[in-house]
Amino acid sequence: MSALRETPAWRALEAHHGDVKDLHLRGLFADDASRGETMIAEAAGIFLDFSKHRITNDTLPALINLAEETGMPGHRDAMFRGERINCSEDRAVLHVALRLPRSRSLVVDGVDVVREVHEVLDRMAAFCEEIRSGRWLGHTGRRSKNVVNIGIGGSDLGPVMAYEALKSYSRRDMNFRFVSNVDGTDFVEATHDLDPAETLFIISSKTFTTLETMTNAKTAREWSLNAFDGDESAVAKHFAAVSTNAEGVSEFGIDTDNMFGFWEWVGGRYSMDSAIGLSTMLAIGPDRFSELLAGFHEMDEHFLGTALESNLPAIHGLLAVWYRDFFGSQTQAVLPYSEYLHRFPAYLQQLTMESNGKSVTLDGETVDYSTGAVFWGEPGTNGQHSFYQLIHQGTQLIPCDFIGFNHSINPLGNHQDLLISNVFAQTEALAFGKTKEQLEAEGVDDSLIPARTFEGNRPSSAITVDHLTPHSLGTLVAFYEHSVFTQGAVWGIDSFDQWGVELGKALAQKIIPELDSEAAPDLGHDSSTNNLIRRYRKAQGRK
Ligand code: G6Q
Repeated sequence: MSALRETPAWRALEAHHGDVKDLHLRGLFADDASRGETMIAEAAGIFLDFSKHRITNDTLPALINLAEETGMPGHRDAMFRGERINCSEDRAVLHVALRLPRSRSLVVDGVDVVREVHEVLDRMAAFCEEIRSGRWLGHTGRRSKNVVNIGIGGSDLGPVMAYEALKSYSRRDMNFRFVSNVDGTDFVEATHDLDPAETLFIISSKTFTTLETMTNAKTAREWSLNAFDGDESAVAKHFAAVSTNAEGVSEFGIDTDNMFGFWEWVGGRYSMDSAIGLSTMLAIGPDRFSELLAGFHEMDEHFLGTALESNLPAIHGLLAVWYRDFFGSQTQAVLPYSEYLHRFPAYLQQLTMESNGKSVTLDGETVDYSTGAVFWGEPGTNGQHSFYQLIHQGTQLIPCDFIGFNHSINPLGNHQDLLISNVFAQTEALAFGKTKEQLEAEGVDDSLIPARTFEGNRPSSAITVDHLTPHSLGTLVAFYEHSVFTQGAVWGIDSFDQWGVELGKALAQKIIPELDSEAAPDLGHDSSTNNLIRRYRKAQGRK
């Protein structure tokens, strides 16, 4: 048995789960009328109500014991100090340094990383001012009013999510587009109505080797140069790069004056607040981008400096462990009640699943407990008219995060009251359900009672924030980053590597020449893969 399962805290939680698993939220609320006012936490503008979880007053302390016995607080402190906690890649994990204020310093391997971070931020701000003011002119002297970010995974999901979330703060006289998929359709649809003379591409790639991004970048280069009679000097005016690979950037032909760097200690899925956020800064401007960073930082300080019993990301992460390992929940839903956050679930999907989709510990032992849950979601209220059915009456237990804002950016009539009434009603319905007795009292026909009974006892967190702003978006993202960290630290896994992604990158490289070679290739795969390759070649008229 693994060391984790042998800790006294784990054993205590197993026993505690035995006591709690059959308790109903109806009873828990009836027994403690103040539960909804005590099982709450608030920091950095985020209010977390965790009273509608299947926990008693003893659960959180027991989970905190687990965090302490597994060394989670020490691991957290080591991350903030810049220690190499990403063991399999032998790297520090320092996204928290990306948002440290200019006045601070953090020396790692003899280098003050805060100074370096702010040097890049200052260069980004100057570049953004040039573009936003219209001083930056394209090859033919036109203003660059279209910005196309080309990147994938961590170099795409953050920029798209942030642009969509903060659209109301963005320059409405500019167009922002995002190309990620190697499917040519993505590039064509993103650029079909753009004029190359007014278009700036940002090639965002930490490694500057990723197949999808490099392919789209080459296509963008051709698309641009076609409009300028192949004049290579146009590249300097229409391409910028965000990367850690200066050599790759200059080989591609992008002027390194237009390159914005970051560091190996920033993981892709933790990079939206690095230079990977260049498109975000172009959209909302440097001052608003600073507010975003300040939001991240406020949550960092809270996570680092607050006792676990009132530490929002720690509570959220420990509850995720509670459901995953003790109730056996396989998935977790995130349901933002804001149309602006419509890409937030996709963003969190990468953050959570790429980080904690691991099955060996930092010491290389195979785990004998469950790690990261499948994470998914859609904005409310749309989801209510589709998949919520399964959350309410299906056979799986799916903990949900409901995210709502007290004030709308677009206060139309009573839309916001209607929207938020759904957040509260859903958490209530999930927790308390509808009993046979209630249905009988309503006069529902006996034959329909089984189908119309809601068992309830379905857990959820309500997360409320005043306004959706750059600052609050930063706090929300950092809240989830540190929740993911908490879970990974308890499980003893490396939340910061992604060997599964690397495998995918290598596998396709092998098959590409087998698809496009002139002569019939010698295929050495399994019979299914060989057959699929042959059929595809045949469809292309190849031997
Ligand atoms: C993120 C992952 C992955 C990565 C992409 C793009 O944590 O490592 O999603 O961001 O594969 O990589 P590049 O930025 O190197 O192109």
